[in-house]
Amino acid sequence: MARTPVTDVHTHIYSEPFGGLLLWGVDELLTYHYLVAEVTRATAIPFETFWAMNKQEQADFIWSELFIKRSPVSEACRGVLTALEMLGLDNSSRDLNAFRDYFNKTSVAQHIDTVFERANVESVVMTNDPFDPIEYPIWMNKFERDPRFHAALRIDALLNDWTANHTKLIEWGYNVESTLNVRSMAEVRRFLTEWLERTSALYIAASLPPSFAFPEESWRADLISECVLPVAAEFNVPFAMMVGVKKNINPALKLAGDGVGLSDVDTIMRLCAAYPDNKFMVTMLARENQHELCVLARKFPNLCLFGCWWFLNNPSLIDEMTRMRLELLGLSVIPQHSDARILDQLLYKWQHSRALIANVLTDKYLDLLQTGWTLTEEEIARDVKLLLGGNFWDFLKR
Ligand code: HDL
Ligand code: ZN
Repeated sequence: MARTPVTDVHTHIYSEPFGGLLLWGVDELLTYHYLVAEVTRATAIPFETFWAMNKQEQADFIWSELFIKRSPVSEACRGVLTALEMLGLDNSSRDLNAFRDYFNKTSVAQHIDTVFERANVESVVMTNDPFDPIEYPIWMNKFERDPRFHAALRIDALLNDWTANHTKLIEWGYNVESTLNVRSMAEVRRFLTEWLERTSALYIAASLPPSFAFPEESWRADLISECVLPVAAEFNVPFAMMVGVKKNINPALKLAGDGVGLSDVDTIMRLCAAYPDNKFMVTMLARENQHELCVLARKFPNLCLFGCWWFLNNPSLIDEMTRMRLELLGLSVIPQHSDARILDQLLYKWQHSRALIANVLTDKYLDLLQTGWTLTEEEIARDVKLLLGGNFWDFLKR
């Protein structure tokens, strides 16, 4: 498991040409939005007081409150320490400034190499949003692609708020109107086509609310049926749906302010059944959706489940979900993605998940050996290769 390189199918990290969009270093690790939520509830610091601090002050505050004054037992806290330890730093020193010195002495290019090598990550898929004002101009100018950073075309802005965001398409030269008439649909298809070509995206992705429904009388449903799915089928790329996020339930927390809700798996069922020539990657945010989703995946080979997303990316739930998936789906699943927002998180998210997946797989192999079945190291390596990337690349080729 440790020796097999990973393809990380969903992250928020970026190659060097994306400049400041690529976050790295101990102050970014400590101010990860998961820890912002944890420190504001542990201390009841007024949100505006926290946001008035600069990055280093926020990191100092989080370090003091969640690591020194309380033991860092949460998965997000533990992850910071795993990452630092994997970089050869001495956590027993608790010397945050010494950790800062390490990062100050390295370059981003060197650090990308170091992290990918130590995390044994072969390549990652970025989250590329044309509607992001920082990212848009980078794609509009040629830049050298780093083969370790694949693209995914993220279209939340298009699907989840067409009325507000269609004006951007007009600005970019697409002849659309707020009412999605036939010409507007053709222009949205042109937008998707041009951006798939520009980014060489491996899939089209969107995060969707618990209320996501299909079919439905909505711009979103029309955009999916008339634009996204026809273009995805033409390019033979999956449509990745990340379902169950309640955006901004506490806006004062900014990125940390999203919640989770129970979603309707029948919506996924109707899409998989109605569009057999489309491929769907799906991850759902609610623990309570996981079993029904696993059973659905048994019925539709064009449905590929991936990852233990966000609030599910914790040891107890990764274990539960991975056992359920292997028991119901065998090895035909993408058990994990990192969702890393900070480069250094590749280190801990994969160290933690590899151990959990190995633990489940070992139990399954032991069950097999009980029957007199035999296993070779090559066969185990073959299985692990499927789980850590092979299934993804096979699904893309289908
Ligand atoms: O929508 C997404 O891709 C989510 O992963 C959000 O980015 C979320 O803020 C996150 O980072 N979860 O881990
Ligand atoms: Zn994400």
